[in-house]
Amino acid sequence: MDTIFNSKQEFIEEYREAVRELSGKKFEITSDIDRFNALAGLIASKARSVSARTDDRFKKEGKKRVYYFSIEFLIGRLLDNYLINFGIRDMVDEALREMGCNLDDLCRMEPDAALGNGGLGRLAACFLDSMAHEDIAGYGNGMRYRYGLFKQEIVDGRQVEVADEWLSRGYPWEVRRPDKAVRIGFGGHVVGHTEGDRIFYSVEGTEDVLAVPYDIPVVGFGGKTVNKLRVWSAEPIDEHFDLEAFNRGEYAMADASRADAEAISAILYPNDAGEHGRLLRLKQEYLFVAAGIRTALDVFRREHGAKWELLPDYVAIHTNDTHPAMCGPELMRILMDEEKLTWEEAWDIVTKTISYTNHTILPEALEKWPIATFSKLLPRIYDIIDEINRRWRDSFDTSQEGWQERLRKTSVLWDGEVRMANLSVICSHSVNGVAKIHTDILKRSVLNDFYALTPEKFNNKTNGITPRRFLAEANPSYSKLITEAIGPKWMDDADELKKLVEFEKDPSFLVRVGDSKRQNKVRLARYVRRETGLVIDPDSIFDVQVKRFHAYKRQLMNIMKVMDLYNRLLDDSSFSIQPTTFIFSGKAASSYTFAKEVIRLINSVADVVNNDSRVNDLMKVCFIPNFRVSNAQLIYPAAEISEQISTAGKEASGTSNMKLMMNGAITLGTMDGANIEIAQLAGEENEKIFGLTTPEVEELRASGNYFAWDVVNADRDRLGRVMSELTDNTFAGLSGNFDSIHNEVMSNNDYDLVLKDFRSYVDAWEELTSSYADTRDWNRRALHNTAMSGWFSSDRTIREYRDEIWHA
Ligand code: 26V
Repeated sequence: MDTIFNSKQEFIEEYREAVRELSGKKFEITSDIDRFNALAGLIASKARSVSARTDDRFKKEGKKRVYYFSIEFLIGRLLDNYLINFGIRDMVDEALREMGCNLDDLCRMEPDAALGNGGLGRLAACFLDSMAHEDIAGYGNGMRYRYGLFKQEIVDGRQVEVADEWLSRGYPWEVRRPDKAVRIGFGGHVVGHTEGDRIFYSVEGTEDVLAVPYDIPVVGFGGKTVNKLRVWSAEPIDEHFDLEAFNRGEYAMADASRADAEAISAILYPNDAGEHGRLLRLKQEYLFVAAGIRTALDVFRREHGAKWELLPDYVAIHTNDTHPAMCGPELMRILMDEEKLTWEEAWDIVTKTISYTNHTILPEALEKWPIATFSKLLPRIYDIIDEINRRWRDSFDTSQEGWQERLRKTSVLWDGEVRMANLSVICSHSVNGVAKIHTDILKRSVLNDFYALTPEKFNNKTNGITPRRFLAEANPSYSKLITEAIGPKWMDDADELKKLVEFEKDPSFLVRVGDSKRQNKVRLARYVRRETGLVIDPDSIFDVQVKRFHAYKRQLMNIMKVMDLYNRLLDDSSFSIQPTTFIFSGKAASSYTFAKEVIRLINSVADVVNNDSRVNDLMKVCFIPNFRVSNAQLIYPAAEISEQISTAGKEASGTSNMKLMMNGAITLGTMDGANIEIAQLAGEENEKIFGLTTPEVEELRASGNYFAWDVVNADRDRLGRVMSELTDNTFAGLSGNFDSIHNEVMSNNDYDLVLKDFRSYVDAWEELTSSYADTRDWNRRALHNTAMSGWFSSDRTIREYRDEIWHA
């Protein structure tokens, strides 16, 4: 382990100096925010010098560089994580104590960088951590949004969105690099220039903005490798400050051009809000693609000269979902229009350099742009796409039966739209899904026609999570226990966790596993009380569903289970349950009415249940507001049941399932996404699986024989009653009834099969929780889940990307 301070004394001296420099005050009278900013600033400057050394080393080694293009990086807080990765957390903790302050308090001063929506963005952040750990020359390329994902407040049970002003107190990790800014052109018209027997194209009359990069260091565990995340901010090219307008008192007008440019990087779009077709979003996509490609090519040219045919040997460009799909056309544009390569030469390079990950099969989530909008904003990129599409069409063997249908499905331009997934596939040498079942579905249905043409392109890379953040950092008590048992190597190599299997036979160790879980539950209960005022019992089961709100994730089915248990407790004196706290957390996209109503329902049920003394010894419902990376790190370690209950075939992978498994929660889930691999690894006897499988769902739909009303009528006493309670004032006290939920479910014939899976879900929950009384066996199963979770380390995932896709 390389170290950035030679001794505690050296750290203390440098830190005192850093605080004085930044605040101008003596350490003793500074505030926590001053102290945090100085500490993070000091660690950032150390990280930057290791980063420079890393870069020199990579240059010397002639390493292939991997650029991970993602419109989201949900990195959360960095301080604690970087202290762990540099191997100095305990030393700094001790030093700060000697200086009369507390590291945890300082860590809490850091804003959560919420530059992502959920799973996709957090995956990109875990991948950065793992690339640095695996000593890959891997660079994140993304957007620096002025406002991250909205903050969620709960008012009368309803979600209210508040702007996330995460930069308001400065951000010590970033360095602005105006010297690396890139000019980005929008609009204009394409002009051809004849040179000899070729025509070259340029775009004239564009409206330009400046993409300005900010670099954030990415510290790999062990402290040897520090990579970079580069995020782009949009600014005006020149000031154009209208002094006359200002003097007339028209202040906004005076600075209008600045506002127009800055709007491009102002906000992160919610990925599931139906925000499709928004011009600003398309500008974001092109801006970070064009600027990032420029960076990659500049570095390549500096190291290898303009030998573009070598680009695929030294550069990999990975596109995280379709938001960076313009990487292909943009690289074509530069290689042809600026570097004068022929189409064929450029295309060969492009398709050997670019790879693509698909993250969803939901048809409504596939990105499409109206051709009219697209071609006006990006005329040259559009022309190139048109030519890609023309050549694609020409490549079809029209003597083959069914070629028309295949062309219809694989075409990039169709029905007046640009289809970004098809563009991504055609420009890439590799296409992967994010869990085994997801990749199988891509091959079988969504991308089946591409698969038939080029099966060798397709491969699976099951997602992973970083054990440094989600076990070592989030769960110190459990980590300490694990390290005592098997040594500290698991942080480097999560496969080591398997050694915990030995301890499943050790009753005193299992007691300590339980003790650690209880500590984490107490910690979460304190947080909940502070944030919401609700008192929850750390001796009850913590049953946890935390993730974005979406119909297919079926938080509705979970709260209907709670309603059913409540009804039965009130009705039937012989019925009882294990005392349970039902914990929910997550955001709904601001325009997603159904998901927001489910949040209101959960809070309304909580309002009734939590104030009913007849059941309060047995149940509480807890909605934790404003789910984000930092409070997720308190929630996962406290969980005992991991609710992973999506309709089979809908959740591409899921990653909270892995985080919860690693922290010793038992999965209650459907055979969907990575749940399947979790159940295989941990053994079905250590999980609780229920519900229809993907083929059963497909069959049911295909049969045309499913009628939601029949299911309700066949179970009037329980399911029927729960459905009635959505509209009969039982839970209307806080802010009214839930007719829209009732209507949505019934009028779409139970599209997400909430009613169909309801009984098998509640039964599975009862079976699982009835085994809680056997504390020792529960703790054994919990430990077994942790022991088998090492395969879900993102280090494993990244090594697969490196060996099978990037060849880096
Ligand atoms: C987007 C949209 C847009 C339109 C409305 C419906 C909708 C629903 C979902 C999405 C999200 C698409 C991309 C995404 O975030 N996928 C998630 O990626 C995670 C990392 O691979 C994976 O674990 C999740 O299962 C997957 O949903």
